[in-house]
Amino acid sequence: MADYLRIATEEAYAPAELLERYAELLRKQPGVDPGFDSLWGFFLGKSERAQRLAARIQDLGEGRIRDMDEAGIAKQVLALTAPGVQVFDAPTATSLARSFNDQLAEAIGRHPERFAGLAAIAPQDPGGAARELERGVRSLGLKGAIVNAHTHGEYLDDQKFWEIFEAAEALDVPIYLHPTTPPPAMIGPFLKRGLDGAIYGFAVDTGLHMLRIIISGALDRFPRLRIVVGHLGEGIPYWLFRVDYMHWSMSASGRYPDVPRLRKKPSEYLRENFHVTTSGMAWEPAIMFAISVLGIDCVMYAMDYPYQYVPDEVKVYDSLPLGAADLKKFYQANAERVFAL
Ligand code: 1DF
Ligand code: MN
Repeated sequence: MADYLRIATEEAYAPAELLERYAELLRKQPGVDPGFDSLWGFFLGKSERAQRLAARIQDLGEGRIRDMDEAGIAKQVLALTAPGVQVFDAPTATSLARSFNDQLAEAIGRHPERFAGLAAIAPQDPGGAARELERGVRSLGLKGAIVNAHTHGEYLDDQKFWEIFEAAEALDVPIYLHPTTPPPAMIGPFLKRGLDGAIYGFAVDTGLHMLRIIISGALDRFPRLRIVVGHLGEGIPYWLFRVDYMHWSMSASGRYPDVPRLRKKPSEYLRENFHVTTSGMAWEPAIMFAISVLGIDCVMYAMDYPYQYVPDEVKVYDSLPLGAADLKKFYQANAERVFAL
């Protein structure tokens, strides 16, 4: 018997009401957000993959637990699926976040050994989002916030969102920065060859988002902020050497008015403020690379259920070339620490 529990840390759910609202958005404003149309036009469609997905993603009970048992997963950290409530207007998004968080807390209350969860927030109203995060953590027992990428094309490095960072830091909880499709201003060249979604566009947009946060100086202002990203860091660990070099070069030259001097190198913020999960990346070379760059304390397991439900994928992780103590950190102890489970 292994002496660890497998905790999966980027696991999606969607209440029926969210899917209905997505269907309504697809009908009422097609073309406004081509990424949303591409993603949810597919997952609310008639294909077999879409139908299976729609059933699984709504289930916060026995069906999900059966799948977890099948795959050897002890606990899921649940989060509202992408793009969450971030595609709606501010009042709608704020009230949906509140109601979904209440429902999520109830589902966790029914299965506290199997589920933990993150609070959905609506960055469209930054003050309201900060307050909802606080309510989610203090009153509902949620473990941090999920932010599903940009909000109407705006990124968290914009100071108008920093109340959210301030709240997360004060509450000592992480923000999970999860991808979605690139915004209208970026997505054009991705669409023709189907590269806008989880295959690549997600990582391009979220990697950009990570770098914007780092380079903005937000982490000098909030040095204890913890940000979790999936997909082994959305490509950024692989780029770090060049990012450090070029950041030094551009910030020393004063070439960009909105690139401040930072206290540290970009790579240091990545190591000190970020944790990465393996969602959808059951691939030993990439996992070992991420561990070698970030350290074993900053890399943890995620499946990306139900989007990438591969029941025997844990075999790949179980046989990573890690000692027993490190494997336990990877599967269990890091998640327990980062999310205070
Ligand atoms: C997909 C993948 C969709 C992920 C997701 O949310 C998602 C997909 C709509 O396969 O299209 O969260 N993912 O995290 O990789
Ligand atoms: Mn995901």
